Amino acid sequence: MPSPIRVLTAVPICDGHDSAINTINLELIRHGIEVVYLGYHRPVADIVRAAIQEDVRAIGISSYNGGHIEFFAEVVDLLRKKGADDIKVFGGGGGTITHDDAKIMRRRGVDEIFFAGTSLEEMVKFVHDRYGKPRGKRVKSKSAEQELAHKLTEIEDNAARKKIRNPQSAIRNSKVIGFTGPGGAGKTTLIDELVLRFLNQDRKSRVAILSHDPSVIGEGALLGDRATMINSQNDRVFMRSMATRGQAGGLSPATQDCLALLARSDFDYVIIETVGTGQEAMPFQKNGIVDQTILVMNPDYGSRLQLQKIVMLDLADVVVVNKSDLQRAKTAHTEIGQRLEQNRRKQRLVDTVAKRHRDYGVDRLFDLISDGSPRTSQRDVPTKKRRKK
Ligand code: B12
Ligand SMILES: Nc1nc2c(ncn2[C@@H]2O[C@H](COP(=O)(O)OP(=O)(O)OP(=O)(O)O)[C@@H](O)[C@H]2O)c(=O)[nH]1
Ligand SMILES: [Mg+2]
Repeated sequence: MPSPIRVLTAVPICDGHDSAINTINLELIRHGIEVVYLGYHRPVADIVRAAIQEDVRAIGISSYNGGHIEFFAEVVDLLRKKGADDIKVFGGGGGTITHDDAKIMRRRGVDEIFFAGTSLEEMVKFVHDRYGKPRGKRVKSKSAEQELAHKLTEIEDNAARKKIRNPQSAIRNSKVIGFTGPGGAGKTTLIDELVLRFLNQDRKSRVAILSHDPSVIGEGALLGDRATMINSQNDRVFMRSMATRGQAGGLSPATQDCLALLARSDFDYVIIETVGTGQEAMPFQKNGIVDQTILVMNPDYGSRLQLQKIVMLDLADVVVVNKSDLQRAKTAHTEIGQRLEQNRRKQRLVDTVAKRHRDYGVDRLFDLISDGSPRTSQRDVPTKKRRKK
C-alpha cells in the first residue's frame, strides 16, 4: 500500500480565522491524507521550516485577514530559496481572495486558490490528483536539514512497504529521551518548555523531536503537536511528526529506524513523544535506543487501583505529575509516590505546571535530564564525539 499523502496546513501571521482550516483538515484526514497542522498566526519562516522538516508534498494556507498576495508569494519564494520548491502551495480564504488576486498568486507560483462555495469534495480531489502521485527522483538536497527530512521519509515509506529497514548504527551523538503518558497529560507542552531550556543553556545546542499521533493503516491523521509548540519553532530544533500507521503501542513501524538516524545526526538531544497511551503500553523497547524515559501523568487518573495497572510506572526513570495546579495534584503525588516505592528502584517523581513559564518543577525535570552527557545506554553503545560546548 502506498504511503499516505502528507500536507502541512496553517493560517498566516496576524490571522486567527482557523474555522475554515479546521473543517478542511478533518475532510482531508477522512480521505486518507496525513495533515501536519501548524496552527494559526504563523509567520512565513515557521511555515517553510516546518514544511521542509516534515517533508510534506504541499502547504495549504487559509488566509482571511488580507495581505494574501504577498504572504503566499513569500512562502513560495522562501521554499525556492531553500531548494525546496518540490513542496507546492495552495489555499483559500473565502471571499477575501478575489479572482483577480488569485490570478496574480498563480503567476507567482501558487498551484491553486479555492473560493467561497467550493465543495470540500472538490478540494480533496485536487489534493489526491495533484499531490498523490509518487515523488520522482529527488534532486540533491540543498541543506543537511533537508537531506535528513528526505531520509526520514524514505525510512517511513519503506517501513510501510515492509522493505529492508535502515541498518541500525551503533554510533550515537545524542542523548535520547522518551516521553509517554495518557492523551492530553501535557507531554507536548512540557517538551516545548524543556526545549526552551535546552536552547538557552547552550547557544549552540540542537534538539530533534519525533512526535507521534495515532492513525490506522492507509488512513489519514491529524498530526497536531506542532500547533502546541511555541519555543520549538526555532532553527535549532528539528521536529518531525509521525502517524502510527496502524501500529499499536504508541509508536510507528518506522520509529526505531527514524530514531536511530536522528540519534546519529548532529543533535545534542533527541526527544520522542508517543501517542497518548493507556495502561497496557510499554512503548519503548527494553534494550532500545532511548536513554531515559519520562512518564507524564495527569492528576486525574482515577483511583489507586488504576495506578496498580499502569505498566509504565514500573519502567519510567522519571514520573511527572503535570498539571499540578489542579486540585487533585497533591493526592496524586502522594499516591504515585507510594506506588513507586513498591518498585524499589531509583525512580524520580516531579510535579510540574507545564503551561506556566519558568515553572520550578519544569526546571527540576530539566536538571534531571540535562546531565551534560548521555547516560550509557543499555546496549553499551559507544558515544561518538559530543559537540564542543
Ligand atoms: C467566521 C468568521 C470569523 C470568526 C472566526 C472564527 C474562527 N476561529 O475561524 C470570528 C467571529 C472570531 C471572526 C473574527 C474576525 N474577523 Co472574521 N469572519 C468570519 C466569516 C464570517 C467566515 C469565515 C469562514 O470561516 N468561512 C467558512 C469557510 C469554510 O468558507 P469560505 O470562507 O467560503 O472558504 C471556502 C474556500 O475559500 C476554502 N478555503 C478556505 N481556506 C482554505 C484553505 C485551504 C488549504 C483550502 C484547500 C481551501 C480553503 O474553503 C471554503 C470552501 O467553500 C468571514 C466572512 C465571510 N463570509 O467569509 C469574516 C471575515 C473573514 N472576518 C473579517 C474580520 C475583519 C474579522 C475581525 C478582524 C473582526 C474584528 N474587527 O474583530 C476578527 C479577526 C479575528 C482574528 N483573530 O484574526 C473580515 C475580513 C476582511 C478582510 N480581510 O478584508 C471578513 C471577510 C468579514 C467582513 N466581510 O468584513 N471572524
Ligand atoms: N492546567 C494545566 N493545563 C495544562 C498543563 N500543561 C498542559 N496543559 C494543557 O493540557 C492540554 C493538553 O496539552 P498537550 O501538551 O497537548 O498534551 P499531550 O499530552 O501532548 O496530548 P496528546 O499529544 O494529545 O496526547 C492543553 O490544553 C494544555 O494547555 C498544566 O500544567 N496545567
Ligand atoms: Mg502531544
